[in-house]
Amino acid sequence: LGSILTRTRSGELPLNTTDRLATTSSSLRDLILRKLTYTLGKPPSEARDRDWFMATALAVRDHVVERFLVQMHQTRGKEGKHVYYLSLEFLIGRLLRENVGNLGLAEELRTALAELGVTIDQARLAEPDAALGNGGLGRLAACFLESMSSLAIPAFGYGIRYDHGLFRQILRDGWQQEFPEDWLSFGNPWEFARPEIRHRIGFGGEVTAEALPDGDERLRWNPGEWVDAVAYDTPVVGWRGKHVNVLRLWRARAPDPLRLDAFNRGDHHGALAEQVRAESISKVLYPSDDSPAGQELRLRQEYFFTSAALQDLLRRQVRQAGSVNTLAERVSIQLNDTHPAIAVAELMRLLVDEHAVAWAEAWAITRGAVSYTNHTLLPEALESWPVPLMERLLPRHMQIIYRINAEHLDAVRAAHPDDDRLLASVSLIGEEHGRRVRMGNLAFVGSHHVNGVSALHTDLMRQTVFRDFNTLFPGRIVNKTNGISFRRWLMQCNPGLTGLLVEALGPKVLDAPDILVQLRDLAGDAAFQGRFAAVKRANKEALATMLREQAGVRVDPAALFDVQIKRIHEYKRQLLNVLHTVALYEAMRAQPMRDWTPVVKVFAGKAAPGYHRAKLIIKLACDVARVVNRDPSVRGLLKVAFLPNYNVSAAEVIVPAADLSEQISTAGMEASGTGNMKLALNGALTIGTLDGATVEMAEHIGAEQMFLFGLSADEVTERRASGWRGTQAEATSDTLAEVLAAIGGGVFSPDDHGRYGDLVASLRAEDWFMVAADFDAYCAAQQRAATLYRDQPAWRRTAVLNTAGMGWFSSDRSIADYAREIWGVPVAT
Ligand code: B1N
Repeated sequence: LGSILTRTRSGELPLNTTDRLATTSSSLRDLILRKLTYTLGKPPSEARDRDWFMATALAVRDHVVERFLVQMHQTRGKEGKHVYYLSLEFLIGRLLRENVGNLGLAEELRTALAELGVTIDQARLAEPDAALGNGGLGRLAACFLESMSSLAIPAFGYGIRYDHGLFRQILRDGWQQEFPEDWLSFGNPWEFARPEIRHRIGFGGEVTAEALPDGDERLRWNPGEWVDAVAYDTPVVGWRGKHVNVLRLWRARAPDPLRLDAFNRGDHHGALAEQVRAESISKVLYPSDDSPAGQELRLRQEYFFTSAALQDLLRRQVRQAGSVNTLAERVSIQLNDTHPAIAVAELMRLLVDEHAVAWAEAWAITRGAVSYTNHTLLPEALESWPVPLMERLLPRHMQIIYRINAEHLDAVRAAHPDDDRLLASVSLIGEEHGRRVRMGNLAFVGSHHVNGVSALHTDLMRQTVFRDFNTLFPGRIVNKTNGISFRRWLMQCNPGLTGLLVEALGPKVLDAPDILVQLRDLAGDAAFQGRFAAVKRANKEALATMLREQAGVRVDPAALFDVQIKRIHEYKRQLLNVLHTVALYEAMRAQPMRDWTPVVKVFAGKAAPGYHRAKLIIKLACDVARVVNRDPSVRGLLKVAFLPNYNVSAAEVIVPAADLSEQISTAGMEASGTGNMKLALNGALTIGTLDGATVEMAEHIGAEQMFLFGLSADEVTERRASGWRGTQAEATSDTLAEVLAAIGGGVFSPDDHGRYGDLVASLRAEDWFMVAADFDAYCAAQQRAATLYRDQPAWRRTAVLNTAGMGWFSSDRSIADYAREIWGVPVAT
């Protein structure tokens, strides 16, 4: 890099980067040692793994900062449009391996640490897993940030710096228990606290009107309560160190550290009450996935980070462009679901009330800048807030929403006179369960584009939740199929496969994943198959160790590893998988000496703490595991493991080791899925329904290379409308009847025979998730998988073809599509 110039107040100063941070292993070693000694204050003889991690991370962070300085120098004044990705969740997991990999420092670091007597894994595994998200939505935000850096798109991620991320799951006697997670307890070496970057966030109070000389009036919000948002910046470096963006997370602080008057009166609790109330906003992530939390604190979180983000970007806009007028040309604000949808009203408030922009112009700016991603069609997941709560907490925003709604409904009425049904359907205010603000509708009218996350999901959006909006605003709904970061979900988590791909296809595959299709020519090659299988085998041995240590289950790495890893939810149908497990178990007991394909069923995932049915399904999986694993007549040919505390780090071990990927949601209910992509990319075969992005995977991989089964989304709709009952399936399937009788009768719950009575009854009745309806088709697909596994060359060929078909599912492709078709940001290709 040589010497670059750095601007200071007194002129340009040369900054010699080659002298400062040469990337040899010895310079890296010295840097780590300096961090350990002078920043952590520990001699090497006293250092624990955690200290080595901290020292290493700080050294690596210096390299990231160096890249950042070079980039600032090179792009100063020439930066194009900025993207702002607003998300209540960023499920980033561990960062050491990602940053080291993207900087190209892996080999140097290995040598440097070896000279210090430490392995990379010792340091790496000491990093806490940053779980600032629930599942797919939060992980998508993390992959997207990494891709925006890799594509050199100038961007900020904006979210909340939760003190406590997603709860730690412990299984006690098979029941989920939740414990607080504490990722910050030993400090966070990746972040920079920016106490000088602070925005005031108001809540409550009232709105006053002030008459203007021209007869108009100006409305002013006088909040009754203030909270400060303080910035914490985590640099995100892209692939090959090309570009660095910033993830800016906000922490809530009280404007005053304590009430000294109360303290001096002896009221020590009262003196801190306001602080506790203010700081509770960034205390903990809501553990709700696909269901709204509905509490006031959640609305406070949503408004808190949205307002901080908008104030921050407006300040940057004014500093750089001199006014807010050109905002829509200079920024693109992406709303990750409706959680930041209050942005539409807040941006209007900031423009009209604080920057004195006329209403119509402010509306044009807002609609020009904002776009919204929808992630779910589940009716219970569509956010809405009671009008009285909004009026109390955000009175000015409520007025703004009423005015937006009035103008919106006037326009609808003008185009469609006398259509009360249409007006009620597209109104921003719903009347179904008391008067509520519909956040999806607010996001829709305030956005220039609204996108779904898979082709099927986007079609269903147009036909269902946003049907009327789609008629009123044709073309506003677009599709952007999700993707995954190939750096994290292939190169870093599966170095064995990555090495093999580079040997077979050349290093270009690391930068252009579409050339994975060339693997098709090698799929039938016995030598290549053998090497592909050897990589898988080594990964399965690593997973076997984890299952032994963390789930207490011993498994044979030669068995078919059948994995279902995701949040526990009825629509994801872990229950269907458990029913098949029981069917297989009963078949094995009936014919113990048949040559069964050995199978390991791996489950992992968390249930929302208040979701009792989901917790019962975990308990059932554990009950079945206990009975099956210790039954000698099974001869170890079927093992069931529920791995506790699923998180990003666990996924990084499971994904490379899977043979069979369970993507078995009730068709029409999984918006996209991204675990489906991670598993197939790593050579797992998919057993799945035609749902979410699995449909597009079948198009890219070839449906023949997958085990697809079950009702289609349209068929599910028809069944439900026709008054389907699970007993109809039970009447025609002896296997289903036996399985339901065994579970319902207490075979797996001898301590409580009635435990699964209601669960089984719901399958026999409405069977809303079509578990009974799809059971036979699912078992048949499972049988096809078990049969193919016995023909190892055929299985391996199919596994290679799966990896070969997955190049399109890189999050770089998703982000390039957002950039070109939604954000209007150029991308170099
Ligand atoms: O978003 C993922 C998709 O791949 C999944 O199919 C989808 O289920 C997931 C409320 C959600 N949808 N909605 C949520 C998360 C937290 C919350 O509080 C809803 N998560 C999804 C990425 O597109």
